[in-house]
Amino acid sequence: MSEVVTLGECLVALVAAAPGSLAETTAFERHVAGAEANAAVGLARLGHEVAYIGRVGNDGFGTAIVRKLRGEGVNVDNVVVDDGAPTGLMIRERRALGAAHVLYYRSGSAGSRLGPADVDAAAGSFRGASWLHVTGITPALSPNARAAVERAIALARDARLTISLDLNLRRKLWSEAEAAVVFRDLAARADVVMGDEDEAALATGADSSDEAVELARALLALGPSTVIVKRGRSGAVAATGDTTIASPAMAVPAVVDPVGAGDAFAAGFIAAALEGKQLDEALRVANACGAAAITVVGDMGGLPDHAELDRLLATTPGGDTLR
Ligand code: KDG
Repeated sequence: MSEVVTLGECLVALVAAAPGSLAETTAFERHVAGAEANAAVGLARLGHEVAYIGRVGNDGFGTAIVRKLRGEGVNVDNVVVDDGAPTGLMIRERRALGAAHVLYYRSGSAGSRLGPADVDAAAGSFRGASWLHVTGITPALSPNARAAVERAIALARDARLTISLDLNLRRKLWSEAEAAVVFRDLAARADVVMGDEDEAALATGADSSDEAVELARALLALGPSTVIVKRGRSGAVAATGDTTIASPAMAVPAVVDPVGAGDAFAAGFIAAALEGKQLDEALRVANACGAAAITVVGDMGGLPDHAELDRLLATTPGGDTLR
C-alpha cells in the first residue's frame, strides 16, 4: 500500500554533458525527469511508499523510465505503456552563467495523453494512502491531463488524503493568464501549496517584489492551510494560521545543475510531514533536499537518502518564527 500518490508526465531528459550553448553541444547524458517523478523518487529514497500514475510510449525511453522508477522503489503498476504516442523528451543545456535553455519535444506525447480514466484505474492506490502530490505542470499538458489532476484531487478528497500542489509554472507550456486561473482553482482545493515568488505572485495577483511573508499570506487567502514561498538562495518562508516561519537555504559551494531543486524540496517537505515533523523542521529538511539536488547533474542524481539527509542536517541551522 502506498502512502503517497502522484501523477504527471515522466520524460527523458537529454542533458548537455558539459556547460555551453546548445549550438556547441555534441554530447548529452540521458536522464529520467519530470517534476512529479522527481518528487516520487525523492520520497522513495527517504523511505516512503509512492505510487506514480502516468503514461510512457512503447519505446526504449519509456522502458528506461519504467525501469528507473521501479528500480528506485516507486510503484509503477499504474504507468500505462501507450502504443499510440512516443515518450516525451526534453533537451537541456548546462550553463555556468545565466539560465540554461530547455527544449521540449512533448506535444502529443504519451505522457500528455494521461486522462481521468487512468486515475480511475488507479483508484485503489488512493485507498489507504495519506498524501496526493500534484504540480501545475500536468494541467498545462492537455485538457485530458488537466482533467486527470481534477479527478485525482476528487479521489483524494473522498479518501481524506492531504493534497499538496507545487505551482511549477512552465511558460513554454501555457500563458501566464491561463496558468493563473488554474493555479487559483487548484490552490483552493489543496492543503499545502508551494511555489517560488513569481509563481506565488501570479497565483494571487500580488506583486512578485512583495515581501515573501506577504506573498505567503496572499497564498493562504486562496484556501490552503499551509503555504511555502521558495526563495532559492534565500531559503523559504512558510505560513500556516497566524504563524510564519523563515528557513535559510543550505549553502552549496557550487551549483552543478539547478533543475530539480524544487521537486527535491517538495519530496523533503512531504517526507518530513509524513514523519510527523513540525513545520520548521519540515522546511529545514526540504531546504537540505533542494540543496543536495543541485550538486549533481540531472534531476534525480542528488536526491538524498535518509543517511545522507541526516549528515546534511547536522550541518544546517534551524529557522526563525517571524510572527
Ligand atoms: O522540475 C524539474 C522539471 O522541470 C523537469 O524534470 C521537467 O517536468 C518537467 C518540466 O515540465 O519542466
